[in-house]
Amino acid sequence: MDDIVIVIIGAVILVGGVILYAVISTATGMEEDENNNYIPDWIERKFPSIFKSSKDLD
Ligand SMILES: [Ca+2]
Repeated sequence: MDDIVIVIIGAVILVGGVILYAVISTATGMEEDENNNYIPDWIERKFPSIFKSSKDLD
């Protein structure tokens, strides 16, 4: 297999895992999610430029 394919698969798994963690952790109440967008609020506070909806948070 080409190296580029392995890199792409790795990146997809990494991003998918983060999204999966965010949705599962907020849906189950493991992480605080006051604005109910399935993104843990601490991540939104850490990256306010990525998550525009973080304006909902103080
Ligand atoms: Ca949130």
